[in-house]
Amino acid sequence: MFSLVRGSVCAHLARRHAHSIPSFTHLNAVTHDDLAHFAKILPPNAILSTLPPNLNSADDLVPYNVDWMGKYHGQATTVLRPRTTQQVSDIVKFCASRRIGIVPQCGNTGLVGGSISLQKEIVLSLGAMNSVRSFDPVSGVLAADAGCILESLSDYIARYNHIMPLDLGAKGSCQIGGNISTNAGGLRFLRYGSLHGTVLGLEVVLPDGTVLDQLSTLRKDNTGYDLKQLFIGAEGTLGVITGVSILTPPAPRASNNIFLALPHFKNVLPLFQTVKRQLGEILSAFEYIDRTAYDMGLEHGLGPILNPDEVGDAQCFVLAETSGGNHDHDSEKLNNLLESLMSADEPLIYTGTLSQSPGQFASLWALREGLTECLQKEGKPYKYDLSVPLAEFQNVVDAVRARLISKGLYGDHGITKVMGYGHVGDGNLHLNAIAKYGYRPELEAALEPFIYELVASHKGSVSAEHGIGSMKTSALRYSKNDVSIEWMRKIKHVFDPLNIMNPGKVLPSV
Ligand code: FAD
Ligand code: 2HG
Ligand code: ZN
Repeated sequence: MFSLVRGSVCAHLARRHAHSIPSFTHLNAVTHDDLAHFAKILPPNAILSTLPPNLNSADDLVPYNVDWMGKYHGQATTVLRPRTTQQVSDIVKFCASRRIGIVPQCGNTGLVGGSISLQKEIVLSLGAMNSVRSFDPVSGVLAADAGCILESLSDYIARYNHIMPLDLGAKGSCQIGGNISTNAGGLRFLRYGSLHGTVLGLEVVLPDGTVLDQLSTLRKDNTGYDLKQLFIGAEGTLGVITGVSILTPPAPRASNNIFLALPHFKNVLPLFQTVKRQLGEILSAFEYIDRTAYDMGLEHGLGPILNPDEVGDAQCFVLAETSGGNHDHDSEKLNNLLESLMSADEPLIYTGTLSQSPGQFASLWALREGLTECLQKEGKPYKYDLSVPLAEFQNVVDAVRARLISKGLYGDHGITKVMGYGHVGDGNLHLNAIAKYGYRPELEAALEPFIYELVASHKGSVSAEHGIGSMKTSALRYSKNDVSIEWMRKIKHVFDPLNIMNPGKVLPSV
C-alpha cells in the first residue's frame, strides 16, 4: 500500500502556498481516443494498454506497475515505450493538452515508490531508448540515451579503460536516466562524488513537450543558471530525461579490498580515521555491515568470508576498497594496514581478510551488494535510507529495535529483524526492518514518524540517496524547512503548472 500523506501537514501547507499545485482530480484517465492518438506517435508494439483496442492483460503491465520490492502497486492502464526524443516530446505535449499524468520510468528499481503510478497516470518507459550516443576516450565524456542500463554502459566504456562514476547493486537493471533522476549515490560515491558533479549535460523533455537541449560535454561552463542541476534528483517531477552526458573516470589499474570484523561498533570511527590516514588517496570505498546483516548474508550463502572462530562475537564489519595505479604498492599498503591493525596493543579489529584474486575481490563485494536481495527473501523490508552522524549509526538501529520490542511488534508476528548497513564513508545508513509476513499498517505506524523524528533530532536526512518518491512525501518536512519546501513548490509550478509530471511524488500533495 502507498503511504498516505498526513492530513495535518497537507492542511498546513495548503494555507501557506500561493503556488498550489493542482491535485489528481485535475488529471484525466487515458481513453480510447487517447490511445488512437498515441498510435499516431508510436508503433503498435510500443503501446501496452489494458484498454481496447489493445486489451493487454494486467499481467503484461506488472513489470511497470509493481516496484522491485513488491511494495507499490500501480494502477496504470497504459505504458508507452518511445524510441526517440521526438516521440517523447509528442507524447508529453499531447498529455499536457489532455491533462494526463505521466510517470517517467527507467529500470523500475527505485526503492521509494517513485516510478509507480498512483492513480491514472500513464507510465512512460524509457527502456527502448538505449543507445550510446558518443564516447570520447580522451576526455572520458560519455553521451547516452536515458534508457541505457548502467552495467551496459560500464561494459561499453570498459574497452576504453574507463569506468562509470557510480556503481550500485541494481546495476544490471537500473538505467542511467533513473540514476540521474534519483541522484543515486552507491558504492563509488566516496571516490567520485555526486552526480551533481559528474553529469555534464542533460536533454530533457519539459512538461509542455519542449525539448530542453543542455547536452553539453563541457567540463566548465559558467553561463548563468545551471538548469540541469534541477533535474538531477527531481525524480521525474520536472521533466523526462531523455539523454545524458557524463564524465567517466579512467579505470584504476589496481583494485583491492579488505573485509574486517570489529568487536564493537565504537571502533568503526577510529578505524575509519586509521584507514584514511594509512591508505590516503587510494581508499575508494568504506562500507559498513552490522552483525544482523552479516549473519543474514551468510544464511543466504554469501559467505563465509572470515573464519567463524576468529569472528567470534564481532558486532560489525567493514569492507574497505582501494583503487590505485600500482598493484604492488597498493597491496603493500593494505598488508601493512592489516598487520598494524592486528598487532596493535588494543586492536580495533578481531580479524580481517585481504582479497588475493579477482574472484575473492568479487566475493567480498558480493556480501555487501547482495544484502538488499537477501532482505527480499526474508520477507517484506521497510527501508530507511538515512544520513545521520556516523557515531549514531548503531544507536539509531538499536532505538528502532527497542521501540518495536516496547510495542510488542518484534518477533515472528511482526518485525523479525532490524539491521543497519551502508556507506559509512558518506554518512549514509541503510536501516531495514523485515516484516516476515508482509507490510501492515500497525508496523508502519510504529516505525514512522518515529524514525524520521529520530533523524531530525540528529539534523540528518530522511533520504540520503534513494529519494522521496511517494514513500516519503510526508517526511520531507523532517529534512527541509518550510521556506525550502515553498521554493521547491514554486520551481515545480514554473516547470509543471498542470502537475502532470509524476504527480504525488516528492512534494506533499495539497
Ligand atoms: P526508476 O526506478 O525507474 O525510477 C526512479 C525515479 O526516477 C522515479 O521517480 C522515476 O519517475 C524517475 N525517473 C526514472 N527515469 C526517469 C527519466 N528518464 N526522466 C525523469 N525521471 C525519471 N540506490 C542508490 O542510490 N544507491 C545504491 O547503492 C542502490 N543500490 C540498490 C540496490 C538494489 C538491489 C536495488 C533494487 C536498488 C538500489 N538502489 C540504490 C535504488 C535504485 O536502484 C536507484 O534509485 C536507481 O538510481 C533507480 O534507477 P532506475 O532506472 O531503476 O529508476
Ligand atoms: C545499498 O547501498 C542500496 O545496498 C540498497 O542503497 C539499500 O537495501 C537497502 O536498503
Ligand atoms: Zn546505498
